[in-house]
Amino acid sequence: MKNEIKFMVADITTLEVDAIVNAANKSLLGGGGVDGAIHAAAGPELLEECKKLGGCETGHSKITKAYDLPAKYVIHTVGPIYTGSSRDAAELYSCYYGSLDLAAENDIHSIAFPGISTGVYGYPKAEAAQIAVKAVVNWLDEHKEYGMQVNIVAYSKEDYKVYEKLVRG
Ligand code: AR6
Repeated sequence: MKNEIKFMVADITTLEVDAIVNAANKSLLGGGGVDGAIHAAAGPELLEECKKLGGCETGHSKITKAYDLPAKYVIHTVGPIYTGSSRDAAELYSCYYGSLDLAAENDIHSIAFPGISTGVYGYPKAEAAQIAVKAVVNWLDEHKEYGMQVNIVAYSKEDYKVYEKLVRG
C-alpha cells in the first residue's frame, strides 16, 4: 500500500476507514460539532470507554474503538482554542502528527481528519489547513514505507476550496 493524501467533502461519521479523528475537548466526554456527531453515531459505549481515559491534554491524542461507526477506531485529539499565539500552531501540528503516530502504533493504514479547531475553537480555516497539510505531508515523508492513506475531510464545499487553494496555489 502506498502513502496517499486525499481531500474530500464528507460527513466523517460515514467513512469506512480504519480510524476517524475526533476534534474533542480535554474532558473527552463529548460535546457539540463533530464530537457530538461522532458520539451520536458511535452510540453510548463510546462515552463509556472515553470515561476510562482520564481526559487528554491539548495537542495530544488517545484511541478508542468506534462501536456503531463504520470505522474501526476513533482517535480523539484535543485542538487548541485559538488565541493567535505561536503555541496554537505547534499544538495543532501535534494533533495531526501525533494522531498519525498513534495510528501507526495501532496498525492503522487509513485515517480521516476533520478540520481540527476550525469550528467552536475558532482557528482561522486557511491557517489551520496549512498546518494540517504540513503535518500530514511531513509525517508521510518521514514514514515513506508505512502505507498510510490520509483523508482530509471538509464538511462543506466552501471548506474544501480552502484546501484546494492551498494545494493548487
Ligand atoms: N464531519 C466532518 N466535519 C465536521 C462534522 C462532520 N460530521 N461536523 C462538524 N465538522 P468543531 P473544534 C467540522 O466545532 O473547533 C466540540 O464541542 C466543522 O465544520 O466540531 O475543534 C468539542 O467537544 C469544523 O470545520 O471542533 C470541543 O469542545 C470542524 O469539523 C470543541 O467542539 C471542527 O469543528 C472543539 O472545537
